[in-house]
Amino acid sequence: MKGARSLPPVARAIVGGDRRALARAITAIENGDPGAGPVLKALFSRARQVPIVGVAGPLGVGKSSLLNLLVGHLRGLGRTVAVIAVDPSSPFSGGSVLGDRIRFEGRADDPGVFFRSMASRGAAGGVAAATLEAARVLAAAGFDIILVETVGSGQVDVAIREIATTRVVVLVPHLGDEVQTLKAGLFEIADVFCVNKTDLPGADSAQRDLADLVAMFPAGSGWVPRIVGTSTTVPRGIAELWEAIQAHESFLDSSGTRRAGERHRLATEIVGLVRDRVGRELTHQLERDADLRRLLDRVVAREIDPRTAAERLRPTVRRQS
Ligand SMILES: Nc1nc2c(ncn2[C@@H]2O[C@H](COP(=O)(O)OP(=O)(O)OP(=O)(O)O)[C@@H](O)[C@H]2O)c(=O)[nH]1
Ligand SMILES: [Mg+2]
Repeated sequence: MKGARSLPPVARAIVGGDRRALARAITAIENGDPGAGPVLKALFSRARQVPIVGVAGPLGVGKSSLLNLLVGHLRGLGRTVAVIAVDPSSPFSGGSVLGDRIRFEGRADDPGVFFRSMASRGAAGGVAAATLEAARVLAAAGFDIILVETVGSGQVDVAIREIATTRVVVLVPHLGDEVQTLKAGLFEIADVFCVNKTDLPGADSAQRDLADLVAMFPAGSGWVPRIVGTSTTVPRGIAELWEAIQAHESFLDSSGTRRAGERHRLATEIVGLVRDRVGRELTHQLERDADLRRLLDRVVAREIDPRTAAERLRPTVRRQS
């Protein structure tokens, strides 16, 4: 591959298809290991802009089952797929991690599929940043499509908004329970609604209710969210789900919004990286730097307030070199 020789060895291994090097790099990203930095820098320009499909939704609606079938569908179309499952840090759902792994391990022999779960223990911004970096490494490793599963809790909604090119929100027929979730923010992020478990009663009315809701919200971007009914037990609707995702990806290109989205994501990423660095440096300095320590002493002594102290701290963003 062109220019591969100039890459650091780990990055070259990843681009060359070394799955163990890939898995190790993602672990380094997840752990905030500084060793990930050079690899990420080297791979940035190698990562093609592939669809990153975020699949969010309440616990147990069938996200993993859907992704599993979607992976099968995409493999049938000759596309390679990487799946990242962002594990909720909530102890209630800890059990599903193993379930996900077992289900996806059925494809362990297929080099065209890569499955990985990542912990979402950090702050929302941290989850988004690590997942985005992992997705980029996966794109550099040559995967055609990246699927990201998250549980629709407030924290990871943010992650999916920040990283995915197409956001799929999965719901189930008895929509009543879901309305709170919709209000909580999942509704606004959906490019595609997937009503799963349509083998259960109430599927038709759930899809109608959803269509009414969608009609009530004007689509600012010009994209009207698609609604797809699926069942993973029958199974049905998987091809339609992929078509809806593709339709949104095509819309991003035809409307010119893909570039704007990418620009926004990169800006968010850069700001996040600077915020992290400045925060770390400042925390460090508050303990080490004599002047800053005195400033902190004065706040502790109630001589000045935290806001005034913060205004006196002007961390400089290092100039571009
Ligand atoms: N009847 C029916 N059950 C389904 C369907 N899809 C998934 N299930 C079941 O729903 C349960 C949860 O499925 P998962 O795929 O693990 O759901 P999930 O959304 O990934 O779950 P979490 O990751 O724990 O939030 C399992 O018992 C599945 O067998 C479906 O289409 N119909
Ligand atoms: Mg799951």
